[in-house]
Amino acid sequence: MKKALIIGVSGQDGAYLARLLLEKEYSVIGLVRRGGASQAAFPKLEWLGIADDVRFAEGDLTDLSSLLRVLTDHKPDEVYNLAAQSVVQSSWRQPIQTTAVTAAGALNVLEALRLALPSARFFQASSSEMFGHTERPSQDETTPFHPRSPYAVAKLFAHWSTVNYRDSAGLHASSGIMFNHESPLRDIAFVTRKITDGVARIKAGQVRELRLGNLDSRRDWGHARDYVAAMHLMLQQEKPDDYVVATGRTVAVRDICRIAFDHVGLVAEDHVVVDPDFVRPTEVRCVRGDWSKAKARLGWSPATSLEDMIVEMVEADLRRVARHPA
Ligand code: NDP
Ligand code: GDR
Repeated sequence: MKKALIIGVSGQDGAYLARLLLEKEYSVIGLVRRGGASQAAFPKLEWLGIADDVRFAEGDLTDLSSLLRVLTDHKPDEVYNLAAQSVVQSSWRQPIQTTAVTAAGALNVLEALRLALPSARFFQASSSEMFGHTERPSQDETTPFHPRSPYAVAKLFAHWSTVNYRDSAGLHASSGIMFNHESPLRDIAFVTRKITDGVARIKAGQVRELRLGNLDSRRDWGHARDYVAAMHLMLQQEKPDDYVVATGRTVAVRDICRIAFDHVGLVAEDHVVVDPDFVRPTEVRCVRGDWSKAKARLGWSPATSLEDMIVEMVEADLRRVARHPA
């Protein structure tokens, strides 16, 4: 039986990846910051019905000693680093904490692997935000990086560290340069879930308006369930490498609003209010991922349409709001 360590198991991707690996009969260990916490402390795992199937190990990305201990104790075959301070907006308010976790934290995992378990295969969650201010209409593994936020700079450090440990220490280390991916487990801090939660509350009569930032901002949005499958495939390859994971379709925030409001028979323009508080100091340009390498080498492709995903998220939020009426 293969054993996997998921760092960031309590997050959106961690939960979907844990479910996928359990389905593949892996033994799954999740690194969590609060040891001894009850299963209810991991609502995303509970939502997927797998909180009892994951074994938890206490540790923190910023504590190298905890990573060394967990690797030595459990000796996983595969290690997935999905942990980060992942909210771009927060990274301007907490740039140093973001760098400590998202950049130096990833280096800690690589260093712990080099010292304690160099045979393990490693996945790093890199981000399309690393492309940032790009002139190219679509981005692939050869596109130059120009990060535009402390988060993106930190992710780029982690990405190049992964490449360097692959080249210099011989680790089987791969990096998925992932574009935005969402699901009913997406945190409310991100725009898709903020919209679907807002739509559900407006439909239930709890609130009247939804305050958002830049409605013309465009992203390449996929489903987290599909993207964790790409992570797993990368670690099954003989050679480690970097892969863009995306859909190739770019859609504006206002279109996400339209799909979500339409689904419940409401008109977005009647409820959406632009609030300068949610407009960012710098914004990445329109991003569209070219995932042809992942398709050719991994046999991966995105399975869920944007429309189906937004409807799935709205339906999940309608159920949540019905369970917890204000
Ligand atoms: P989430 O924000 O949902 O999850 C982040 C995870 O990191 C949580 O489990 C959190 O644990 C953990 N974490 C944070 N700080 C630490 C720390 N100091 N030590 C240990 N664990 C820590 O992110 P997603 O699941 O959405 O994303 C997964 C990864 O992929 C992230 O690295 C993100 O930056 C990256 N990514 C995500 C994309 C997306 O669209 N979702 C796109 C591209 C990249 P806790 O519950 O304790 O806070
Ligand atoms: P992003 O996701 O920053 O791309 O990072 P987010 O959903 O926060 O923003 C997407 C776009 O929507 C615009 N926007 C708003 N965003 C938020 N959060 N709240 C609003 O009210 C709002 N209104 C408009 C933003 O300006 C932006 O253009 C996500 C994270 O998962 C990162 O960790 C990951 O690396 C990248 O995706 C790829």
